[in-house]
Amino acid sequence: MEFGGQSVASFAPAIAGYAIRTPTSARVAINVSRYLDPIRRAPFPCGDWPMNQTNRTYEVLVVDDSPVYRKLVEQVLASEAYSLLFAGDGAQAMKLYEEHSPCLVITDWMLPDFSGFELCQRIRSDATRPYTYIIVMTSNTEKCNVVKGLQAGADDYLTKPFDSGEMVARIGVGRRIIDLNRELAAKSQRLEEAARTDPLTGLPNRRAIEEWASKQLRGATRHGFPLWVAVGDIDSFKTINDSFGHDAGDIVLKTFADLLRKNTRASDICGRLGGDEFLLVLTHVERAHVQATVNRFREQFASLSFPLQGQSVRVTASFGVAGVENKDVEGFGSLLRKADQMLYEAKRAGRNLVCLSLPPSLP
Ligand code: GH3
Ligand code: MG
Repeated sequence: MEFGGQSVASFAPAIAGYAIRTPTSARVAINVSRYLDPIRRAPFPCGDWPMNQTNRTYEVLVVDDSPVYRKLVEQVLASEAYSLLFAGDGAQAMKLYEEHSPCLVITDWMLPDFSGFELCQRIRSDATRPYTYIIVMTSNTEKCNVVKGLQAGADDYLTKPFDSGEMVARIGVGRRIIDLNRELAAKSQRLEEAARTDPLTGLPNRRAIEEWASKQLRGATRHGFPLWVAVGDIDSFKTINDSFGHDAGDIVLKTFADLLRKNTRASDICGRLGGDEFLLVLTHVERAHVQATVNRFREQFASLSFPLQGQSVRVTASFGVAGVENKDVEGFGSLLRKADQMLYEAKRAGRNLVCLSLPPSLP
């Protein structure tokens, strides 16, 4: 007996329920001079703000109870472009699908536990995942099932025994659709990120911080962990613009942003509210340590020296802080207003200061 020109005996049985895959990650660093080259524009187009790259490998789930067919498909797709997963029945297929979200599923029509029809329906009912291109394999005698399969959400079909050239061609069609879907998803993600990112500093903008902080605040109220909102505003910033120009002002803003970003833990967030005003949301910092934590930002910024127009210029910032502890119920808007009042106090008291409004402590 032969499949695709090769004898069945030459195939070792492919193991069902097995996978092969690889992921990656990266990060950034700070220094004032990086902003001094006027040609360089926003150094953080999207900052550390998460942005997935389009992944060009194709994860393929092959579903067939026949080890011979699994092996056949494995040989047809023997290329680095494919990362293969194998399932021998519908339940195993769904488990692998949920774990790996493959972009392509090639499934037999008749499975030991459920039909290809049901598998298509189950995959299509999950709208939270990226698009999965589905190819159903049917035998000649099951051709009436093609219509059913397409109605259930399959994109294409192959008739068994299949020709390997035809399979490659049909998978090629699938890849074009998958690529288009990936490009669309990447574009909409970029748009979404741009709508939440401050273009000058690459930090989250007011909208993004408000959304994140409101969510964290609900968690703080529910679980009783401390959450602090610190508003930082550069002192006499107009003087920088007036004395050294707008570009110099931008350098100061980007440096301040970078300092915040570098010192913000993964569990916290910092962002630009607008103008020379920045926001820092700190969670899980005890009241005894919050003043010192924010003060460190103030000191670090004040210690920097900006080489502007042949001069070494020092700039400072003032901070206002307010927070919740012990399941206090408080909206983000109200916390921000309190922090703003404290910032005003810091400015009034002479600038280059941190002023803190502590929530009432428990008896
Ligand atoms: P204070 O110590 O009271 O904060 O005084 P200030 O001079 O810093 O006053 P204020 O905070 O009101 O100044 C904000 C200035 O920031 C006004 C505006 O021209 C400038 N600004 C706003 N956005 C930008 C920007 O993107 N780049 C630059 N270079 N300047 C900006
Ligand atoms: Mg200011």
